[in-house]
Amino acid sequence: MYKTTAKIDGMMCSMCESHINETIRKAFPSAKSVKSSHVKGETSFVTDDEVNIDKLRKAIEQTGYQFLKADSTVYEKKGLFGFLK
Ligand SMILES: [Cu+2]
Repeated sequence: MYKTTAKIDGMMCSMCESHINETIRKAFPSAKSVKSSHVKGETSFVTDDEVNIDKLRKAIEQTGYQFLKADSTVYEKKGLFGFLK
């Protein structure tokens, strides 16, 4: 599993957060734990496969918000050794 965190500029309220969450779910239908914060200016989600950052950038830019950067790292559930999908 991969955890992706993207920095986004332009979110002002919880409506913006929902808008970004919807955008993520649409672009990456397998995305889980989708969370956005306008305070932190970031969104994060978990996927089974590595995320195409370019696809993520395009999806976010199409909403009118500004994509700043994103990281996708291998995600392991804490405290669960030998976690099976
Ligand atoms: Cu808003």
